[in-house]
Amino acid sequence: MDCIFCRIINGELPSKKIYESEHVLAFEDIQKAAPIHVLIVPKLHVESILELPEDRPELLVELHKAIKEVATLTGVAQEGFRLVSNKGKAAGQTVFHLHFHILGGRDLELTLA
Ligand code: IU
Repeated sequence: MDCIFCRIINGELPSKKIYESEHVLAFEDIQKAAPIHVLIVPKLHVESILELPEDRPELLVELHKAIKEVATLTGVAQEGFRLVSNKGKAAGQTVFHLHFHILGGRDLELTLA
């Protein structure tokens, strides 16, 4: 499997792990765009949110739990954070394994694009 996030999940490549559950891993982004920049990924390889199987609702539940855990563990739950998932090249997706960015730790620009 030639997917960089699958290799991180498998432990073939190192990462700074923030949180892990049965189906989800959260690790620090290698090129932080904010003081807190964590990626939350399902261990199942799917390209984007559109490919997340509808018959696996536990994956969405675990992703939601991971978002809450990471926000709390990193201290941005109170002050606020941005949650982003890019789908497709036009949106800026560069790694084609579903991931959610959690960004915080500073005031973020009031922009969506
Ligand atoms: P994007 O939404 O697909 O553009 O986000 C991909 C992110 O993955 C981006 O912020 C990279 O810095 C990050 N990343 C990483 O953390 N480790 C890696 O080995 C690679 C990319 I390649």
